[in-house]
Amino acid sequence: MAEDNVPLFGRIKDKLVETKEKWAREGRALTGEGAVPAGRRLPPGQHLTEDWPVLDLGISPNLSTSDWTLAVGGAVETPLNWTWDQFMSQPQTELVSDIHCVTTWSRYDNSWKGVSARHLLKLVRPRPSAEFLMFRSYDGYTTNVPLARFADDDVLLAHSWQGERLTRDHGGPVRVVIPKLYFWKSAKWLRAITFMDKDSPGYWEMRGYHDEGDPWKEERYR
Ligand SMILES: Nc1nc2c(c(=O)[nH]1)N[C@H]1C(S)=C(S)[C@@H](COP(=O)(O)O)O[C@H]1N2
Ligand SMILES: [Mo]
Repeated sequence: MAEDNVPLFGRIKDKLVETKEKWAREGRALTGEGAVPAGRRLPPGQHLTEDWPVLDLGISPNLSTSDWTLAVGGAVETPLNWTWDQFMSQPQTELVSDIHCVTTWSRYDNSWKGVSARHLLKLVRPRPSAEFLMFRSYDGYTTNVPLARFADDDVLLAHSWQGERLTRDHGGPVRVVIPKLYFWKSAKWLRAITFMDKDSPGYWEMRGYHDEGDPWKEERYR
């Protein structure tokens, strides 16, 4: 498979992983505000930032577009395997959305371009039994989401941000963007999507983080 040839740089940031596990145990940044008034833009416990922080496990895959492939399978009628050219020849969608990271920063008005989840779902046709999916990334990262969350009309497999190709740090060539969930659900360096009948935890979900991760409900931790 292509990923076997992808050079990986860096090493797992053990300190960061320990710290985030500690936050989950302590319930850091939880406000317990409860129902948020309609029309409010900043979720509870978040603060605004203008720059775009880089957050990952520390392993950064050096992927050229010719190394990159995306496999979509599991509980679907029509599995697919896209090269970069096949991915780029799909209908393209542009959207603007906000980022909310569980470490409490939010960034407004990010413009994304890529292939919509709606388009992908039309092609692969999930079986009626499929209720969850798992993203797998080239750095070994995984994260799970309910199919209903992926099927939202603002979900993208993005290759560009603010009109430029995603940098390697931010998950290029292709990352997931799910604006209505905390940003750890938006897998960088996307390699595979597996549809599942039953839920299964990803990297942070196994380490104390919430299964669904809705910022408006402060679903930070399990
Ligand atoms: N493949 C991969 N995707 C990932 C991560 C990671 O470590 N590996 N970290 C997640 C977390 S915790 C966050 S907050 C966002 C950060 O994305 P950014 O670095 O572009 O801000 O990516 C998410 N997606
Ligand atoms: Mo994060």
